[in-house]
Amino acid sequence: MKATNISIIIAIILIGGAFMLTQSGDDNKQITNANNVSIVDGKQIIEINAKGGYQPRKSVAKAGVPTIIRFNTSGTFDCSSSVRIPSMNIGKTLPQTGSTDIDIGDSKPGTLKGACGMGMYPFEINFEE
Ligand SMILES: [Cu+2]
Repeated sequence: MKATNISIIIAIILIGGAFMLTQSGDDNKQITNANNVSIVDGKQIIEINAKGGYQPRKSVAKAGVPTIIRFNTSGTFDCSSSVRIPSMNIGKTLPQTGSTDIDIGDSKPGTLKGACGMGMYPFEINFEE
């Protein structure tokens, strides 16, 4: 009886450890800033993929430039299709598959934070001068 209990506890610890390792690996991937910022016809375009969260989770862009945040979805059925940027009063429902532009005007220096409708998938954009 006791041996069974101990082996169950060990199994739970091992599974939990493996799960946490996978999680932190994903985090590292998301933090890496891909080349997702471009300037087209004088407009800065920041591309963010929305599916099971937002990628890249952190973007670095220029401040003081007319800016569009472009959310790309591809078979997105989770709540990252409901995107919010509270400080700008922005709330959008993205199509399951497609591309949605949000024009935020001239970007202000600082960090712009957004998240899914429930607030569990965050993302941020650092606008640098
Ligand atoms: Cu959510």
